[in-house]
Amino acid sequence: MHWRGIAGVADCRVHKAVASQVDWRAVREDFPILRQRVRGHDLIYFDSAASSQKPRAVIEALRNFYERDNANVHRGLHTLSGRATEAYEHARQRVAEYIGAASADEIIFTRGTTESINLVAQAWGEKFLGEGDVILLTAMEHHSNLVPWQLLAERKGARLQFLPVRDDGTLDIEKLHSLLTPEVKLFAFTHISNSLGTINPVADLCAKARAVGALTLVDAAQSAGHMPLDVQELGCDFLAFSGHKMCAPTGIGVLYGRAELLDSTPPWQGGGEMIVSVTLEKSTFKKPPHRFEAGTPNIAGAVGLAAAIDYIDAIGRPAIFEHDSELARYAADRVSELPGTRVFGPKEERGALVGFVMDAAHPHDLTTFADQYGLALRGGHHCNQPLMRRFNVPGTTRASFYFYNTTEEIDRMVEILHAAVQFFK
Ligand code: C6P
Repeated sequence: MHWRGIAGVADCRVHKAVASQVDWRAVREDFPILRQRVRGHDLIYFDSAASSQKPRAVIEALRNFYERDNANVHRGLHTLSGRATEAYEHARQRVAEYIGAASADEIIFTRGTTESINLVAQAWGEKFLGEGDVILLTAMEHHSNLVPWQLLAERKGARLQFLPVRDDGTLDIEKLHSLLTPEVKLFAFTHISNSLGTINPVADLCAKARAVGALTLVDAAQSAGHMPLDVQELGCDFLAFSGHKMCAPTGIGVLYGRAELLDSTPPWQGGGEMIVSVTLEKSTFKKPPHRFEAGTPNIAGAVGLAAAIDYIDAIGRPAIFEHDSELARYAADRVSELPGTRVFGPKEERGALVGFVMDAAHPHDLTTFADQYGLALRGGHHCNQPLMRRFNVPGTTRASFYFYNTTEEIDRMVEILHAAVQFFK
């Protein structure tokens, strides 16, 4: 079975049989947190786009690490330090395999997507961007893929340009032709919108950028845990994601960078672990990725991320993608039946979430109401203020799914939303 990123989404239909071969009920049992009751009701956790829950395999991997192997990495010559180093570097190798990187040296551990993007903006951007250069973004970016570029543009005298979003929540790709001018040095865009669920055609966007000599950065925060990704097939230059949205602990994330680019990029933070030699006046630095990992890293986080990757791959990403997008489609259909409701994002193909507004109540009131029934939704601007403005709403209510969720839970959500319509009338 071969996957081609989102050019690859169409291929997902070919693998219809895949999700039906997984025992999703048994998979759900791996998540102890889901067994609880909240405010007297069975917990329904529909906030995985904000942070996913963790399977026992990941929790156990963390416990084992701290009970057996814990020590600092790359420093001590003792046994535990050797084991911790091995586990940390094994995690790097595992991430490289997971996203199809050519080498583990192209994988930098960070705190998450936000830090990964800031690293590119501060290290690569500081050296390679100048006055009059353009950073092309889209109008659906999370603040994490907007604010770092605003700060950089201000420092360097560069300009930001934006690919617009159409009413149906897809990118206005026809406009790319006029936006991708020779001044564009970087095109940075999200793979899946965390508010609309739109899945962007990454391979196509990267190819178009490459044709004018622009580099690409893909924000894979909402895709890395949900679908197969292969950075070489996508043809991107940088790719960022967070462990905590894909079954791993908080505080661990990844920046993938093409080797040649990382080699020419200077460090962004200075300190221990990233140097070759230091005098009082001057230092020399290690090669990537260690050049970009100053100080003691999140070793246990990396171990947890490797365990999460093993867990996800044991289920299979084609099956997860099929399952999650089926849930999202079903939810979008069911929610749009509710009176006075507007559902955002594309109708056909969408990532594992549905965002909507209801005439009945403000998203914050709706989310608070849902919580009374043990239903965890998210209400607000989802760190997408410009996108909310584009759609003329103060915020949305969002239900986001992962492979441990069920259609029965969506039916229950719809009942609760019906009750909300009555309550707020
Ligand atoms: N979106 C959501 O509820 P961090 O916080 O660094 O792990 O991820 C930031 C980020 C970047 N890009 C996208 C597309 C995202 O969705 C997120 C995180 C969360 O939608 C918190 S606002």
